[in-house]
Amino acid sequence: MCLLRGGRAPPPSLQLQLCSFLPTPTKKLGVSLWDNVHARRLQEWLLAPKAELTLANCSLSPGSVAPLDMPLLEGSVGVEDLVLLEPLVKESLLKNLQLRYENKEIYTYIGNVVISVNPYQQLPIYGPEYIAKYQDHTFYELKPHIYALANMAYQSLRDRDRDQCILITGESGSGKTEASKLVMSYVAAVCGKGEQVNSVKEQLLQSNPVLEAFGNAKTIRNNNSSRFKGRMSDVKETYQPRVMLAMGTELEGSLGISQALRMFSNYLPDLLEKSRVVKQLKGERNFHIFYQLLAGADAQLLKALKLERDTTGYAYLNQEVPRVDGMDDASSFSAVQSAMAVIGFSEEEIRQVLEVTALVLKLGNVMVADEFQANGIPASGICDGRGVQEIGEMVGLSSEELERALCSRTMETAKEKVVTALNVIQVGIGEKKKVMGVLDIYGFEILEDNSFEQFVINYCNEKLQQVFIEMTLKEEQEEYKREGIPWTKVDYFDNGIICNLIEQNQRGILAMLDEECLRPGVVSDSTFLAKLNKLFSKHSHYESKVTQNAQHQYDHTMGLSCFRICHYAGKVTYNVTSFIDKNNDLLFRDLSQAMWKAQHPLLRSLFPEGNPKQASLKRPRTAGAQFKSSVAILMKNLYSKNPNYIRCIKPNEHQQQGQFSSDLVATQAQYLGLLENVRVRRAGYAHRQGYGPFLERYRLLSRSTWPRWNGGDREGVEKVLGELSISSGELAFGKTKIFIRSPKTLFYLEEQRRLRLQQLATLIQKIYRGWR
Ligand code: AD9
Ligand code: MG
Repeated sequence: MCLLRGGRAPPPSLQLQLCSFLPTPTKKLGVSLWDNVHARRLQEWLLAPKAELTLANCSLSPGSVAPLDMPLLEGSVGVEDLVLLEPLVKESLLKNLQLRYENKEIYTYIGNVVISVNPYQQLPIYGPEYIAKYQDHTFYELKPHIYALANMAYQSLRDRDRDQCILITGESGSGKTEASKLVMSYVAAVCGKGEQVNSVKEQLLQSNPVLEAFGNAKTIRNNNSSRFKGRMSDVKETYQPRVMLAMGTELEGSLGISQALRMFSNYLPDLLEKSRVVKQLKGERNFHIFYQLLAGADAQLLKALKLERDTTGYAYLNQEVPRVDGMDDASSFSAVQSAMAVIGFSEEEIRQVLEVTALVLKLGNVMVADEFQANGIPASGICDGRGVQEIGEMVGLSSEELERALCSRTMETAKEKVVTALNVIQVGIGEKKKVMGVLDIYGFEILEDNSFEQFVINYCNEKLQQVFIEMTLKEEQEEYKREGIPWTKVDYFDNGIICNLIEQNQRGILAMLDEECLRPGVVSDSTFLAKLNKLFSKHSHYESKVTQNAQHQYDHTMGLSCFRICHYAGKVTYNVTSFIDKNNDLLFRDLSQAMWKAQHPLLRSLFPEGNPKQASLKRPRTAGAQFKSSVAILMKNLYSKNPNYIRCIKPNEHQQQGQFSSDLVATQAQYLGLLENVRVRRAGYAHRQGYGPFLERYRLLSRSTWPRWNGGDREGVEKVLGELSISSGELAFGKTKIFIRSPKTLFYLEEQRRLRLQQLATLIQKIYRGWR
């Protein structure tokens, strides 16, 4: 090379390139420099056509340059893809995640699944610059990132014309909602342009503050916890901006209030903690909106809503924690108001929403709250007649009507805890309706005391696991077929048997529960349990105190009122107490009828079942039955799309950055089925990649393909792999992709590439020194 030989300055292109991968041109190229970022820059540079030409002049013989004493280029922060993990055991998986987390590498792949460990700090890896970078690269080319997954999903939506869904699971505080926001902002940044499209995008993004104000609250586990446990947002590609209504009706233009409300309530019933409105645990708060309203409304608005600013005046607001660290309720309030306007709520509509919010607070004060909450027995009446009159005036109902309705509501509240609706925002940008759904859903849950809520959540996760296995295997099978490669059978645990145990018509646990709820005569949680014990005594995934026999270890910790299910993710003991009540979830008809009579248009629209013309004598469906059919709708929706997965992990219980609790992560890794996931992924061909990107990555391993290669991609790959003498059983050449059977082979390739990069690095170092 010129400067080595003649001592002249390197050509400008090389100077530029050298400078770009050194932190400063004057800094010595020492060991400290060889962190991942610089290694990566070097690697990018080496692959750039200009650099190749310059390097082509160098004499480069493998082995002639002593390797630098520097950390592994990629190995230093653990493997980026767990498919490469050796040995594949729980401990190495955890160690790998920890190593990466400590290096602020929060994302790791399992094939095309993204694992995300909550950093609890703002990392400089987001925003337009990163979006642009990931937009220009295929999935494995850059570091693991949610943007890479969003990009992959978006590309297949656009190019392969397949509807996509992105499933985001994990426990409370693991980062699901943040991940879903990253996906949405990515898609918003890269999809179509134009005024109308922009306004729809804006609506999509602005729906977040509104959803969070009304659906999120501070809990012990997360200061901004989504208290609806599943949320599906669909982004649609069309030319004309359209808003897709929940039940499939399409609307041009923006969301009006009635549509928005429907979108909040009609799509998929999920578990919203209605009970939080009336009571919060120690250290927790009610939904954000109540505090935001009191802190942020100006004096005039407060007066109009007949509210006082001080939170202590309201029985429904937990008095211990009026504020949350790092959260500004007052400024959030104005953000929510403007977001509502962007989504398309009129001024009048916004006012109505705030009125209903204020009504809830005022209602809390007129109920005999203490008595009711202390013993759970319905209050017989109203303690504050004047308050009732005031509320009556606000909603346009007589005091008598209201009082009657409130009393029945009190009775009902005692029974009703959960279950309302899942929120869906469906925004259309494009004529051909290609859909990308983003599902932020609660992960597998094992608490100390598991009840009906955990039972249905875990049932849903069991179904999601089924989708995951079936879709992954199906996708594998289809890909092999497409690529003309023979299919090899994969062994895996089929959890269909557990799904059946829970959901089977007439025979599953949910059916048994409904049967008990509907049966005349004395029914109780214990008659329900007795029934289960009798029916499932021989079932391999069901255990109880009564059914425990020789095949199960006798467990003293399980109470008489419990049954246990061996889920795919582990055993969970459920306490049947209040299963019947929670499943009944009745809303008394006189309440909805009274509300339907109210003059307040919004309030009225919230209780359509109160319309006497619509009133049916049929008993409303049970919570379990509703949940089961929503899960079925969700499954149908998912099966019709190409799934992409983000698995979120919470690294510690304290919402603190930099802390990694191995025990906590181990439990989550188990519930998320990560090891199983890697196994399924490895079962056939562990790795596959298009010939083009594969050649780009590994062509520096062969003298025939480096620094220049003029042949086709596939031939290039054959040359590289041929020279490395990899056994033919390890490889399959598909139509467009190369398949590699075992992770070891891929590992070997990566190691060879690393060594080669080291050699090249040493060479650059020499060039650099000579140049100086
Ligand atoms: V819950 O089930 O709704 O209670 P999520 O949704 O799983 O929960 P969330 O996304 O709300 O968790 O994340 C919790 C907090 O972690 C956020 O408020 C952020 O402060 C923090 N977080 C999560 N992901 C990131 C991230 N990628 N970067 C920085 C993050 N902070
Ligand atoms: Mg959330």
